[in-house]
Amino acid sequence: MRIKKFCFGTVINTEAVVLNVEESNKGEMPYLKIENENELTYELEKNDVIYGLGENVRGINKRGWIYESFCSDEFDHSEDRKSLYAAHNFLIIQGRETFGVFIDCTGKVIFDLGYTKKDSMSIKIPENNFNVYIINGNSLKEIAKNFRKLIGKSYIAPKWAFGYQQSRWGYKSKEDILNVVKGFKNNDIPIDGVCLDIDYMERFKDFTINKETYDDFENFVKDLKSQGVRLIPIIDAGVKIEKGYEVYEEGVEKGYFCVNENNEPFIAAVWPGKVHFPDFLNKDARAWFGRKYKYLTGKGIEGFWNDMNEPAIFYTEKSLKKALDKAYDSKDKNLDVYSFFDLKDSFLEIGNRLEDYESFYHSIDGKFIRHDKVHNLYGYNMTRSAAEAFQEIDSNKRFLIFSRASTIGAHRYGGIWTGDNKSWWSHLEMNIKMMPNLNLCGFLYSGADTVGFGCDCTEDLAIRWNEFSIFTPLYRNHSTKGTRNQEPYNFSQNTIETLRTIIENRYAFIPYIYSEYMKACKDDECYFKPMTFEYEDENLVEDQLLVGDSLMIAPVYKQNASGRYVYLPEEMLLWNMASYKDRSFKVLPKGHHYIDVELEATPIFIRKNKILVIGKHSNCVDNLNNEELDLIAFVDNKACYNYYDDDGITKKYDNQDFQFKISIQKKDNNYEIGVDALENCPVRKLNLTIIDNHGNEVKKKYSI
Ligand code: MIG
Repeated sequence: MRIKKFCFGTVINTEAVVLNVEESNKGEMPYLKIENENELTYELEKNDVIYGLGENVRGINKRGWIYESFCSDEFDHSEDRKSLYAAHNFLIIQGRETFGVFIDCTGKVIFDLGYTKKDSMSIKIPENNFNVYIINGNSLKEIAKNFRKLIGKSYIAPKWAFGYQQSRWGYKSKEDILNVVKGFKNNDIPIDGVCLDIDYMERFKDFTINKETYDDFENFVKDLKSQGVRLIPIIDAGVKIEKGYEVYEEGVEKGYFCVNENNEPFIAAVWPGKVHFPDFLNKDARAWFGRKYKYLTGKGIEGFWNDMNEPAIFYTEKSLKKALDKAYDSKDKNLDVYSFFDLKDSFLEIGNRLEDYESFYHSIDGKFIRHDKVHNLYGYNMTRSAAEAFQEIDSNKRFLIFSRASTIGAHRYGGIWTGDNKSWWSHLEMNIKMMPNLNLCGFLYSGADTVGFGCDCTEDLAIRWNEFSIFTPLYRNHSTKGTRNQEPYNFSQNTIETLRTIIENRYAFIPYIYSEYMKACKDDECYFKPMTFEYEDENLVEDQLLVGDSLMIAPVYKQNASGRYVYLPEEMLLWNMASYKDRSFKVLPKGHHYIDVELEATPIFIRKNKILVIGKHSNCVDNLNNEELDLIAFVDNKACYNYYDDDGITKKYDNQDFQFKISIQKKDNNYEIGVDALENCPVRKLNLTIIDNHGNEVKKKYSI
């Protein structure tokens, strides 16, 4: 393994790393120059590229901006943001020298990647305590893989979580949820899950259900499940302070909440009003909070999303007082520009203040540690709390869990969604470019709020965004109160039809998506990759992605565009797919092309000597019948595919029954097919469409 470790100060064990790497002498650190004991610098050459940093704004190449790893409740994902909800401290520098860097630490890290000086990179760790890992490999892919070996296997979601999920902050009651499900069923649109946002709870208390709006919750869960729809409730980090509320009472009694400098439970305010924060860094508290999920799993729930775990703070008593004092002071005054902005800012800056993060403490292995120093571990350990509890509840069952805040390490316990984006074309573009960087950091089960969380969407944005989300493992449409309804059935009739077809396409692609996702998890590979990970070519662009081993995609993310430019580093087979049922293919030579892409079409490129496997859609994942699969192969001489499938529910990831290998070899004017499958393979029939580089098509059937 080509990984070197260098230690600075003493680091609280983040458990981000699972391999035991021996410490090397700092004097021997390759590539990076150590300055002032807490800064690493590197001179960039003109063409050096920097990949990584997972969840962040801007492009795949992170060069040319300054990023800060400090998990932030940030609803404004515009170009000038330095930090979103996550702290993903892994980079790959490619160019004169190509290597990976991982900063393993608990607090803030500042990545100045050619911002202050366009040709130099600086990584600063203000806390001084950190471990640096330098990761080598013979290619970008190998560096990425070595890094993943260092941090351990990615979380594996249940197969049903590859179905479409509908969400909206604003569904208030059982009736609202039933109407959503009806909207899908009446319009014949496949769906697997509906997310419950904070309103399902009783006064925003975790692990409670509002009995007035959700009577007989258990049977409700059961009924929906029998229709193939799972409910996915939200859990928030803040525990409401309320006499008699079990989670609150127990937490106080056992000392499981974060405390202030006087050793009293720290008070912040979020949705429920005043709350305490469970001390997820204390392993007893973590186990205690995790066990609370049983309240919901006991009612048949199999999936959750964890929110506000940066942790987000609306206000504290102190910050509110400060703002109010300012307001009282301003009363009857004639405010000039500065005093007016001062007043305004005192309210704008009332939440998520560093000062508040500096005023509470965790108990880690018996030691009190101030929150800001370990800030980035909080969301990670909330996810871990849930995952460890699931393991206890049923060690062989996969639960769905995705979180808002995360740090590398959390990738072993759950997936993430990328938070409060907007219904903007630029945010669709950001979603596309963020996916490969999330994969590099180990977060494979991830996705953005499809169609955008904030702001009103347009019909064409809804269509284009869903076309991209066909490929993201987490495919969830989510939006906030007060915005235009963006459930697929809430548009005009022809848009409903288009969206139905797109979602059907997703379900038909699950055999490929799931196979590629599972192999990526098992083999420490990326599911989404930048083009440069497979091709060396100066013309490669960032807005085309590799999805699994066989496909390249080129999403349209500009309004009113009826096509787009693509660059092909080699000959590929284009399928400008409207419906997965309509097949027409075109061989495109290497080079620049302009392709027409109707609003209803998703361009898909099958790489040379690669095979795409698809099935048929159904109303939900549990009802997919993949006994018969269609294989579309673009064969120059020989194409192979290793198909992975499993039961999707248990953790038996190695049952060979579900898997098969196929090879298609060109021989004179025919093809030789080799299939390697066990007798019990549930796949019985393969319908092959084989296309050569002249566009000649041959169809063959194969029985297993
Ligand atoms: O700041 O639970 O990112 O998905 O709908 C709002 C309400 C709190 C933030 C999440 C969003 C969710 C919302 N939450």
